[in-house]
Amino acid sequence: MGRLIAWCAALFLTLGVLPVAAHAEDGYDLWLRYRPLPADIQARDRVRATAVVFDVDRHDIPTLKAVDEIERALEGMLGAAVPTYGQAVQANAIVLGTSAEPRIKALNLPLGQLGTEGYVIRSATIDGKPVTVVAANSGVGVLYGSFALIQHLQRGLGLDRLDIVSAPKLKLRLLNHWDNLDRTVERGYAGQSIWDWWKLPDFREPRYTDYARANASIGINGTVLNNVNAKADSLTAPYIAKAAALADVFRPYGIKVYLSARWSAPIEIGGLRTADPLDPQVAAWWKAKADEIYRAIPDFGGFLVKANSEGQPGPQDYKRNHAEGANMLAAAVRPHGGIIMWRAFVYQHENPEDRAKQAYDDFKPLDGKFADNVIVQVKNGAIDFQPREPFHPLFGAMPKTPLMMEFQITKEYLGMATHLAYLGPLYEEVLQADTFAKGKGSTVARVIEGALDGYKLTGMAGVANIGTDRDWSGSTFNQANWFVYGRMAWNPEASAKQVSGEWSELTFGPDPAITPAVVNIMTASREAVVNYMTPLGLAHLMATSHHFGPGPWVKDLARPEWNPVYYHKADRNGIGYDRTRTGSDAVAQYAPEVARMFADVKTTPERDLLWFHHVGWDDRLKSGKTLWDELVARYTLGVGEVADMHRAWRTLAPHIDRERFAKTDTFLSIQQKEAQWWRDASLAYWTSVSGRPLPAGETAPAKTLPEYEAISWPYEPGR
Ligand code: GCW
Repeated sequence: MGRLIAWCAALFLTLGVLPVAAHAEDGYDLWLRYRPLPADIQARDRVRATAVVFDVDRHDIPTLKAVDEIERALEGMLGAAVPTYGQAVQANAIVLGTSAEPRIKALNLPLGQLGTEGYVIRSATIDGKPVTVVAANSGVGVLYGSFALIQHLQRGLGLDRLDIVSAPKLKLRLLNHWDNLDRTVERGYAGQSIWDWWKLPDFREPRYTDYARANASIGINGTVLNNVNAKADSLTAPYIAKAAALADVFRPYGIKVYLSARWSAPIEIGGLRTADPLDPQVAAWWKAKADEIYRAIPDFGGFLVKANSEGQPGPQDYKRNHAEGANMLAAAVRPHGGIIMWRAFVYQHENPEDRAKQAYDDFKPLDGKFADNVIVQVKNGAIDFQPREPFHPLFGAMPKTPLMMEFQITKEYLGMATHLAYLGPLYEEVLQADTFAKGKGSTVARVIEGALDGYKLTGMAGVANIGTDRDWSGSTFNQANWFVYGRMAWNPEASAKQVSGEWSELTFGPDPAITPAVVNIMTASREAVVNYMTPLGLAHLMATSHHFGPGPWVKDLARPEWNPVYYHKADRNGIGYDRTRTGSDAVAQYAPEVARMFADVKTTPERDLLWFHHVGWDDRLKSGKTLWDELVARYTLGVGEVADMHRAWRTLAPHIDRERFAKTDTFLSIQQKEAQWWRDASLAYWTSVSGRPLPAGETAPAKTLPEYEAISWPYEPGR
């Protein structure tokens, strides 16, 4: 115990002599760029740091990964090769250690409350030498702390008087890959799946390690490898071996592997005649399958299940409910410590009920019926990852069932890869929404943290936006959505704006000429998308299948709830979905305080207006304008906001490396064109329905409605 091993590295920073090289950047390095810090920052800090490890266990691989990362970061940021030292602590050392190390213990750091993943970073004195300590209760905690320290340095913040204490508020912080075995990615806009299933398990792409580093650097601790629209093949021996190879790469970074399970796998690959959860043979099949997986992946996390949703099989096919299904699977993974994440994203075309009500109707009666290693995974809103949705009514409504949040990081409904839409404000808006489940202040964040109902299991899932594109996410700014997702999974109370500033500093350098402008662009971006796509609480107006361009006129698809007209209900008199008592009464699914607010057109926030109310075209809004005039104005505003973002980006030309500057610049031009298309096509349609002329000063759409209706995109990505 407490052996101080010679895993030492030193670094001497010479005063401001290192030039900041103008590197070509293609985005591959994400926020882990480790470029030379600007000379003035280097000079100011006069860092003369030595990295030293107190290693309680030579096999503590995450700690060794932390050392690697610190060496790599310091070398990059300070431009000097890092010499290795002997055992003694050097002055200004960076000391990594767990609480088991006596000299860490002697510092009396507040590690008691931090669990296995939290950390402390503190300026301290060891052996009479001033040092920076990164301490935790486990190697993974040390790794997280090391990344935090590195980010601190990358942002140009010095090593003086550090006292940072952090621990995750959620246990499960997961990515969900909607990746198919043929390497297509459902709703993926950044190239193919990064999992090269064909070459696995033998060939492990270096990219898998960088994926793990990136995730660990933002605290993500699990990944579901395959699409929730799952194939049973993922559960066959060859694919289990492939998943095991990935698990081996991720394990040193504290990341567990999970799989989406296809409900009917016992029939498809098990030769059974049924997948009835109450059939003993079915339960035995899943148990044997779980045992087989755990033999290959001892720390396998568990299964994610999409059942009885959008044509997927599930327990209801056998007249069993979701709890009966989930609990059978839970029993199979329980002996191994595994969990089941059961999705609440369900709606049925046979069900004439408002789609927004169906998940609650199915799940609320099952509160308290789920096994304790089941967590129900609920999308942020009741429909489907729209640019804006009010929070899902299940949050706060299931006190006896742990619920985890499902956000989408990939921008299925927000312009896919090319539109700049920072999702931090969307996540924050939902997390900060008050469910009133236990009185005022019962925010969604507190629900999923378990603070409200004492959930033992807590978590957040983000549908990944990662692919084989060189920049991983299809654009530089899409990387920010991966980043902010990680930050909010760690701390659901995090501020979207603050995170955008940090991300900007890590991504473009801690340059005061850059950060405020980037933060402004990011902060405005999501609202701009809402304005030019679905203002005032409208939703699901995207064209068929690809969910990219406008299609508010679509009305002939097989299932009613696939048609935009189902959602907007526009007619000669007005527009919007009446979800009050005179309509579907979806408002009644919320706690009384919230239900009252949404039930009254006067107290409904305007941003959610048409989600809950059918409003007359001539009714007056807060601005004093009629709904019609305001609606048109919002579309125009959205287009203008994109133009503003573009102008602001252009002012950064002298400060940002050429390749990344140019790509974003081009993408913003695309967005400008497409925002205009959204506005014009939507207004052409709304005009035809409302029979009203555009208000004075508004430009007429460039094309006719039939011309917009004729636009089709047969080969769009992400199908
Ligand atoms: O967002 C919608 C998508 C589907 C997706 C589904 C789901 C994986 O359009 O592509 O399927 O939701 O979340 O299950």
